[in-house]
Amino acid sequence: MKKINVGIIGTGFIGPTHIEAIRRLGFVEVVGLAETSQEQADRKAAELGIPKAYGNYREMLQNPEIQVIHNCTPNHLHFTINKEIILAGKHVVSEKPLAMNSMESDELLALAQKQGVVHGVNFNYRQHASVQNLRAKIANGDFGKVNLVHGSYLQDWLLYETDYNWRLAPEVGGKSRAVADIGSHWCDTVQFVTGKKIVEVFADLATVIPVRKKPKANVATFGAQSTEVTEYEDVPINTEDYASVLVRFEDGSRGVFTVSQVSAGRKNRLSFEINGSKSSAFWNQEEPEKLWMGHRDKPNEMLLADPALFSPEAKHAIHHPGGHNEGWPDALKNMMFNYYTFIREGKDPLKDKANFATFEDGHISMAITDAILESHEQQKWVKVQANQE
Ligand code: SOE
Repeated sequence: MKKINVGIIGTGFIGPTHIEAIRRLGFVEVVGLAETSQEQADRKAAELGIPKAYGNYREMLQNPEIQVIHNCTPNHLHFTINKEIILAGKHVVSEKPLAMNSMESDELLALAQKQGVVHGVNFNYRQHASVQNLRAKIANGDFGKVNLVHGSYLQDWLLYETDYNWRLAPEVGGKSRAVADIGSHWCDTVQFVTGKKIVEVFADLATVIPVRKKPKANVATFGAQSTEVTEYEDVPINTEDYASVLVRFEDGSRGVFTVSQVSAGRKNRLSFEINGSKSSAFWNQEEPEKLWMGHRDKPNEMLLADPALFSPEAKHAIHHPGGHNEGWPDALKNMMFNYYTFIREGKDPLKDKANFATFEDGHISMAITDAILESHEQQKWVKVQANQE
């Protein structure tokens, strides 16, 4: 069978992780990559073993052999490039946030639907095996009615004033930083798990480090600061390091979450607790194999991921016997497997249900981010305007 051919735009932190996940599928081939210059593209293509290198992504969009393009560029390029990918007639996988605001993401969703392309957004945390299992258990009523959802997404890679990355600059990363970058994952994951949409928010945002020392050389996401960096310039920071947000779900149930990129010791800790009318559950991305389940009238339980103990609806997401741990790269691989299987099976994005996050989810996420920013500015509850039915 002929493989599905793919091109990747952008090879910073996330692009190579897409490539690795795709390569594990077997029926998809990464045939090209595009970077900001021919020299950079050649270097990355050699490093990653990819046959075609493009110094201009528009040339790659014209390659008729490529069916799918991944947009792994910095945030400010997502809207324009996603649009061009769709107009070139290619299926698209975009990194989050889908665009810079919900007007743009609305336009992208409409365009993708009009052109009939398969559209995906890399909300990878919903693809963890234990998250899929928890969703199935909640849907089966094991926890009763979900009343409360609370948690946080904490990182420490921007803790010091000398930590710098393109995500801090609003013109590149967007008006919101911590909320759009990691709050978006938290909201997507809990909406997926509970099956309920967030419809209203009340937010408090803060920039803990208002002036940073920007190294004169480029620093990658999660890039440790080289001890050789001696030259810095002072830059004022206008994007949030921290946010706490009260949320209301569509059925009136309540939630709250905190995001921070300045929490020492927390590397990539997306966690949430669900309190239902029968039982509770807690999951933490840094220990993804564990699902805690809390009860009032019997001892609490810790379920270690094991296909033999999973709900039938979630077995597809776990690939090894218990104790053979699966984590972040495996969740990403699940996302890619589901997306490419949809294409391989010739499914229709307008009619068939996708088991991965689509541009619709990306748009909902942008609408939540917009509402959070507005709520913080106006210090009041704001409705999420995603034109949801
Ligand atoms: C940086 O905060 C980042 O790489 C996010 O952009 C990703 O979406 C998240 O998965 C890990 O952290």
